[in-house]
This record gives sequence, C-alpha cells and structure tokens, in this order.
Amino acid sequence: MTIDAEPYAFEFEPTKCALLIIDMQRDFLEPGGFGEMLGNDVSQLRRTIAPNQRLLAAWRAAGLQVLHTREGHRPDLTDLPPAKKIRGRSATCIGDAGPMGRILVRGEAGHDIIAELYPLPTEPVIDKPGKGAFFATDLHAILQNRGITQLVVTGVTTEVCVNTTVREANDRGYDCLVPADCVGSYFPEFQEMGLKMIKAQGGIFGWVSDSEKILAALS
Ligand code: TIU
Repeated sequence: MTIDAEPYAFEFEPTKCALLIIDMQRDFLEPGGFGEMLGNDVSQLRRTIAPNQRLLAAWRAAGLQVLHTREGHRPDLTDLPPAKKIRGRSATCIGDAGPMGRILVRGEAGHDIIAELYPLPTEPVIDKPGKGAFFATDLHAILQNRGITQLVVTGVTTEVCVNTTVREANDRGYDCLVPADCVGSYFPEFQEMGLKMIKAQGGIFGWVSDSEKILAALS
C-alpha cells in the first residue's frame, strides 16, 4: 500500500506504523496559555486540531497503534537543565506559576493534552524533558517491543519538537511520514522550511504528505 507523498510515494505498512502525536498540550495551543503568554499566535497551531482529530479517529478505527508525547518536567524540576530554565530571559519560565498551573510541569492543567485529542487509556503517553521524543524516554523500547518501524508524526511545533523527533527517529532506523496539515508552527516561514528540510535531498529525514492522502490509504 502506498501513500502519495514527497519526495516520492511512502510504502505504508499499517501494522508496523504508529501514529505519534507530539505535544498537543494546552499550554502550547490554548488561548491564555504559556505559548500565547510568550506572544505567539496560537491560531497557527490550532488549525492542526481538526485534521489531527480526523487522522486519530481513523487510526483508532483501524485498530492501529497511537502514542502521544508531552513536553514537561518533574514537579521538583530535577530533570530541567539550568540552561533550559534560564534560556530566553523571560520574566516567567518553566516551573513558575502560569495561566494554567506551573508551566510545563507534569500534573499541571496546562501541561496536559487538549481535550480534542485526549489519549485513550490504551495509548502510551511519553513524558519527555526535551524537544525530541527519544531523548531520556522509553519511546524507542516501546516501539521496538511493538514491532513498529514506521511513524506518522504529527503535532507541534513543526521546526522544534516535530523536527527534532523526526531526526532522532531517522537515526534510529524509523521511516517517518509527516502530514503537513497536522503539524504547526507559530511562524509560517518555519512551517514551510521545517517541512522542506525533512523531504529535501531524496527524503533526508523522511516524507511529507497530508492527512487526506493518509486517510485515503486507510480507507
Ligand atoms: N513542542 C515543542 O515544539 N516545544 C516547544 O518548545 N516549541 C516551541 O516552538 N517553543
């Protein structure tokens, strides 16, 4: 089964392909959250919610594997590198009180996944301290235990956590397909370049497609 994609068709093996939804967290996506507090336009990310909902529903209906990630830290911040905490010189940083609880701290409301894409109890949630979903997590072990060799990677943000995760996955031997309408950036130019960087040079990190083409293959 193939999915129309760039730079060329993706050989889709459904039982070996997991849907990995990156950081669709309230603090990044909801008006009044940490992302908006930093001056970002959350509407650039919110346009990904509906296509992700359609893809997730189809994935679940087909009985395929779904995993979710969240960026965040332990409440005592022992896994927060000092460099990450002070970067940006913002008046408010990770661990401080934010609009929806302590910013990017596990267990706080803003750290959790938006209601529209809330994980089922059977879907692993990977809590990650970094941008990449493989760094300091058990994601690789879970995927290997489940026989996964392909990933459809969606979520936010395109050039930060999605790109970092796709690069990490590539070096671990996974084929990654990124549906452009299911990933978002606060910056339109980074959205465009973040996707170009994945598919350039014959698919240096993976493939780029869109959710309609994946849904067509699934049906
Ligand atoms: N999930 C993710 O991309 N985390 C970020 O920090 N993104 C930003 O764009 N800052």
